[in-house]
Amino acid sequence: MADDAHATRDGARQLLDDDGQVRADATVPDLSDETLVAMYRELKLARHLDERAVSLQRQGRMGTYPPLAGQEAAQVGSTHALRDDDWILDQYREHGAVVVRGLEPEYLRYWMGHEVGNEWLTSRNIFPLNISIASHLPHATGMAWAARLQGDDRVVCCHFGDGATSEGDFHEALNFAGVFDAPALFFCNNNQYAISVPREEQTASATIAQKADAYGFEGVRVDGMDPLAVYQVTKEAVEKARDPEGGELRPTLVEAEMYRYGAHTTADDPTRYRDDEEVDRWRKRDPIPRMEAFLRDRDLLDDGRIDAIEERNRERIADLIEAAEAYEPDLDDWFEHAYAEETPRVREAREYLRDLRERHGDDALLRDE
Ligand SMILES: Cc1ncc(C[n+]2csc(CCOP(=O)(O)OP(=O)(O)O)c2C)c(N)n1
Ligand SMILES: [Mg+2]
Repeated sequence: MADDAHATRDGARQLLDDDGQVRADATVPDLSDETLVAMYRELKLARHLDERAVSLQRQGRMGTYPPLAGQEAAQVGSTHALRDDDWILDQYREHGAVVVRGLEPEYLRYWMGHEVGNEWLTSRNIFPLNISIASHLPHATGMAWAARLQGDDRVVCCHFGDGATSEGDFHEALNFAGVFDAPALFFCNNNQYAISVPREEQTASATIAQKADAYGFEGVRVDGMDPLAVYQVTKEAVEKARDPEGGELRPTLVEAEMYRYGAHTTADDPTRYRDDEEVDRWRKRDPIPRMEAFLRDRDLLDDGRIDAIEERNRERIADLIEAAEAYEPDLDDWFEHAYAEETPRVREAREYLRDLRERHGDDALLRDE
């Protein structure tokens, strides 16, 4: 363990204490003042995007959406430890990683039901989102292995939840990575629940990180609500996957401990399986005030700068929503993303729809009757 991140009372590495003060003897990672402020702005941008997305869904302007609030630090911290050309494989809740890579209206369009958003993600070196739990982990192992064999030094960072660790795909992906030195970075966003199933009922292991022991590589726990500790831990894992001392590339399992304040998705009611007291306990460790206290202490933030950041973030999200909603999908796009090459059956369906459109017009076809 490096000297510059410390174990918390529950054993996860932490750099900032719950009040945003750097813990005794901890060294702040070597990030410029500009980057530290950018991280704060991104935490706030991800939180604001999230609030707006939940509101849009409630107004019928967005489809089912998985809220992020409480989990921003893990994505912002880990994505800053990657290079822009490193691959990220997301589950579905990792909006903070997308914020760091550069948000565009396409991302909101995805959650509004348009597949173009998923296609756009690849331009940010992020894989299309993966709703089938854990099925992207073997892909991450395969990508990391292929990169190693081809002498490509790009790292593959794969995000997944605590629930995903109960899937067979998790075991297969990590076992293969350990045996074949496939240097993937397995990043578990342990938000304490898989929908309504609490972490204690998910696994009898004391921690998720310790599962890495069984696969023969390092597992590390980190306070996932401390953006700087997450950055530090991810950076060390990236080094092992790209440029390790001694030259042997190895995978790592990171378990980032965090909490989702909101519902699993906008279709869920969390009051059925947890109480407000528990949520309030975790809110005390919220990454935004912690990062804010840290930056104020270093004279990198004051009330004026915070107001300016909030104003800029509000305008940015308002513009993105306006652009996302202006999108007019072509019904022909329905057939675009299922196969790389159109099959005879898909061609037939496309032609059938074209014919209907010509005869009746889109308005009549789309009327909700
Ligand atoms: C293979 C598979 N089984 C079940 C589901 C239904 N499902 C959707 S989300 C979810 C829970 C996932 O929990 P976790 O991995 O902890 O991620 P979180 O939602 O907490 O971010 C489940 C079981 C699914 N999408 N895919
Ligand atoms: Mg979870």
